[in-house]
Amino acid sequence: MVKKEFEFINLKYKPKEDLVCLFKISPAKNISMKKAANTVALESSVGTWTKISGKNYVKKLMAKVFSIKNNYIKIAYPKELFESNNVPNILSSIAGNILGMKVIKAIRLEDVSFPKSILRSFSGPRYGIQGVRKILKVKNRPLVGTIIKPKLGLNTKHHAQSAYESWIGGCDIVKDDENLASQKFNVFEKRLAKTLEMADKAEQETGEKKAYLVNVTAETKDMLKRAQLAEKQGSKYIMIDIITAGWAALQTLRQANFKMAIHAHRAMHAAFDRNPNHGINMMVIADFARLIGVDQLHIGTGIGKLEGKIKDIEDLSEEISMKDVKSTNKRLKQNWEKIKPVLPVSSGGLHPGHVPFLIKHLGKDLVVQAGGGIHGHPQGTKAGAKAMRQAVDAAIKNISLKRYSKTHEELKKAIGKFGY
Ligand code: RUB
Ligand code: CA
Repeated sequence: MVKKEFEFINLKYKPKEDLVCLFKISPAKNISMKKAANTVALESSVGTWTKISGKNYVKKLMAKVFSIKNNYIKIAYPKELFESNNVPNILSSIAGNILGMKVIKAIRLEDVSFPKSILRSFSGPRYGIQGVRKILKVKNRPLVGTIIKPKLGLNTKHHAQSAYESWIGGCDIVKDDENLASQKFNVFEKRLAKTLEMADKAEQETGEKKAYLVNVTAETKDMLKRAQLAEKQGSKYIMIDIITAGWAALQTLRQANFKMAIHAHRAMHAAFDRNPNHGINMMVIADFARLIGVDQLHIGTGIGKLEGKIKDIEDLSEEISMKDVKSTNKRLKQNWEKIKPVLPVSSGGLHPGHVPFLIKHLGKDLVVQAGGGIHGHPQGTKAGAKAMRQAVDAAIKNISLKRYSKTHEELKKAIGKFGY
């Protein structure tokens, strides 16, 4: 018989239409793993710290710990616990109070797997990898992107000029930085108009498609107004800081059903995912971003200025771009059904010397994005963009950067400054 104190544990249970979570748990001193696991399942479903003389029908909604292996536990949550099409609601249960319980020294939500009914209540990306490739008419290579730098402070004229030089140098996409919104030195409306004007000019001059990813992150009504304006002015994309804006804001933006692709920046994710024992794995953030429907998402680099191991970034790339994700020790399976794949974006301290490494590990369905690594080129932005595009061309042709730089001046200068 199951001991009453562990009534949320059922190791024989096989999940069906449940939402499944994988947690890594370090119990507090003198607390058993079973006790810790049971507490997590009860607090995140129908229980609380003391026994309540409950109604019997509520028992059907109990979460069940169905696997305990070392420090990893899996919990199945009946789908009825959640409102459909409501990400904040789901996260308030599976990543809410349980992160702060005293019986647990540390707990990390490592992965989540959605049942069909929840999956089907979201639309996922409007475009996804293939759709984005169509918009930009780029078939067979990673997209080349840049972030205008300096990230804050540039006036509108210089911002638009820098974007123009990036595009004619060879960038496909130019994005605002995460902390640029509508500050006095570079007001949104003006920046949007001027930068899109430059995108048109660059398209005419190069014969290539050029996209501007304007950051619409703001209070939700302002955010929608800005997105509407971007659509009206013919922008192909908008970008949003998904964590600081929040999940509800992202749902609002996606469900407004704009025709523009959505680029997702993840600033502040490290508050959740940097500690390997506590918080929320980036995998979970990526799952919800895909579910709601961003078209491209930052996943890290494994080599640039920001923390993150390449193995984890490879896993993330698979999680957002595969249809059928297989389970491993540290990952849950997921069939994404009709939810399209998201294009991974590698960004943060990158320069041309990193490109072969990125393509080797993350493949060609990728945005290779550099700010300092382009605008910091010894000959300026246009040459920096050229060098980045040359590095991508070299890697795709399987030619070493060393060899390619012998006949490509801009790449040579970039490598001279930044190295490999
Ligand atoms: C990039 C930068 C961005 C990163 C975020 O600038 O600062 O905010 O893209 O990183 P630079 P991540 O190229 O000059 O480093 O992609 O890891 O979220
Ligand atoms: Ca998952």
